[in-house]
This record gives sequence, structure tokens and C-alpha cells, in this order.
Amino acid sequence: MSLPFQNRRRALSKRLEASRLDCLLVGHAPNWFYFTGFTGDAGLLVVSRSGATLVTDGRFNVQAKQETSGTRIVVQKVTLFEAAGQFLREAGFRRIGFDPTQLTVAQLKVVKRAAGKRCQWIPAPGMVEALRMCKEPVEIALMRKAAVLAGEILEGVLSLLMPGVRESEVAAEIEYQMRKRGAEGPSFPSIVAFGERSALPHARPTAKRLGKNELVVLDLGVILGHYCSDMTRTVYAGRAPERVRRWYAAVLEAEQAAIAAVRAGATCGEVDAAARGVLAGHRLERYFVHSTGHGLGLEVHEEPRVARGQKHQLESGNVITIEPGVYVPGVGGIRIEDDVAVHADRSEVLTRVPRDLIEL
Ligand SMILES: [Mn+2]
Repeated sequence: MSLPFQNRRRALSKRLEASRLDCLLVGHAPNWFYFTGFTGDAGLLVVSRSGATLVTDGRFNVQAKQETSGTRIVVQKVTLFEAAGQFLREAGFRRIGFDPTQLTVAQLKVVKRAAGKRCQWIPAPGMVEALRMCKEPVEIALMRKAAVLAGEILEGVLSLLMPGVRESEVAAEIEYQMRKRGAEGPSFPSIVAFGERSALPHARPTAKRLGKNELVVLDLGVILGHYCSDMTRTVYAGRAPERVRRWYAAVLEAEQAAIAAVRAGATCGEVDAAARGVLAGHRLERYFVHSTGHGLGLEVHEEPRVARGQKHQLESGNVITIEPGVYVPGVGGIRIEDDVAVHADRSEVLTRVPRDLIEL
């Protein structure tokens, strides 16, 4: 199953034409992968209306030829940015688009100088990200697999949550299972947080041991076939007290309301408001300290953002997370997160783990 690199370059080409750009300089690894399939971590891709050229170094020459097709490979003899500049000069490109959020001031200076004075440099932020936001069916199929695998791993480690186990031991098992079961690795450092630490939305696993009557937040995702998944479940080690049940029910209700709001045509702000409104109804809004979700794909955080006031209108092919939470400092936190794909006439939850409160 090969990804439609040619089609993507054609789609970019149309945008270049609309912006009257001769080419776009692509310096972000997920973006050059998107257009060529090249998985190396050093390079610069120039996509023009007539073709694609990848500048890379000798370490990646063989790999680049194996992984790409219809892409010219230039092995740099000087530094990467000088070599890219020389190529732009020789190719005669004049109006060159670049993403100012992905190029450092120093890199831009070098490539500009090497390309020569005739070139005009036009900021074109987010041009590739806008294309990547709409996944093709083949991408959604890969993301479905990544989501299912994350769920299986999450369910598999629940049996480790016995009194005395350390956060770091659970995290190690999670990431071992990812590799063992075919993932390239975790899509971000797995979060395993016990007790009070569950109130930290981005807790890193520590040597803390699981005690009796503690919340446990497990937030993990895999990269499988280049695509990311991202999911969270919160369980209770013991019999949950009344207030924890109440918080859990509120977060679950918020998550379900947000998932129900996901459809083509809805704005990301409306989806965020659906979750936030439920939590406000339970007087828990001030404990919801982050946005409702984010886009997911080749990167674990990408466009669109699912946050307050975001105007992006969801469309078929968008894949986002929905992950409301409640974090009570000094007590604990609860988050429930799933991955949702938008189709023309429905939405599809890609993650497949039950959401009812589990008491261990
Ligand atoms: Mn997430």
C-alpha cells in the first residue's frame, strides 16, 4: 500500500500557483515525508510546480533513493542550507515560499545568501499542514490501526496496576509492548501518573509506587505505519469515593458531548465549547486547564487545534483527539481521551476501549 505522494505534490502545486510561488522550501521532516516518503532526519525538500528535489547528506543517499520515487536527490557537498540555496539558484526559482515557523533566522540567512539576490522569499506558514489536515482514506486506515493498538496496549497493562508497582515500571512495559507489537515507538513519552500526580496533565513517570485508593491516569499513543494515536484512560485503584465518581461522570459526559459535536461543518470552537459547557454545568470548568483536543496524524499534535474560539470548520478527513479533563491540585486528575475521524456524513471514534470507570 503506497501513499499517494504524487497526488499530494499536485495538490501543493495548485496552491503554489494560487500564491504565485515557484516553489516551496520544506524543512520539516513530517512534511518532506508527506510528499516523498523519505524518512531520514536530515534534508531540505524543494517542491516546485514541475517536480521535487531533496537535498540531503551522504548518510541518506541510498535510503533516499530507496524510499522515494519521482524525486531528484541532491547530495550536499557544502552545508545543507548552502547546498539548497545553490540548487535554488541553478534551478532559476525566483519566488520561493518558506515556513517562518520552521526555519531559524540563521538557516534563512545562509540559504538566502546561497540562492542569490534575484530570489524573493515569501513567508508561507502552514501551507503543508493545511494539506495534511485532510487525511486520505489510506491514512485514516493506518490511523485506525494505530488507535486500536494503543487501546490494546492500554488494556493490557491494567493488570500491572497492583499496589507497589512504580509509574516507571508501567511506562516501561507500555513502551516495550509498543515495539514488540510492531509500532515504531511511542508517539510521545507515555504518561503514567498515580494519586496526586494525576492532577498534572503532563506528568512524567517517576519512581512513585501505587498506593491504595489512588487515581491512575494512563495517556499513551503509538506510531504505527508512520501515523500517531493518542488516548487516555483514568482508573481507580480501590473503590472510588463519591466525589471521584462525580468528577469522572462529569468528564465522561463532557467527552461524549464533544464527540457528539464532531461533524463536518462544526467549528473546532464549538466542539471545545461542548466539553467546556458540560463541565461548567457541574461547576468544574476551572479544573479543566487545557484545550479539548488537537489534530493528529504524522505528528501527535498538528492542525487543527480544538480549543476555545477556534474557527476552523471540521471537514471530511480531519482527525482530532477529544480529551477533556478535571485536575484538582493536591488531590488528583481525571482525563478521558479518544481519537475521532470526521467523515462527510458521520464521525468515527478510532480508539476502541470502554470508557466506564474501572475500579481495580
Ligand atoms: Mn492528546
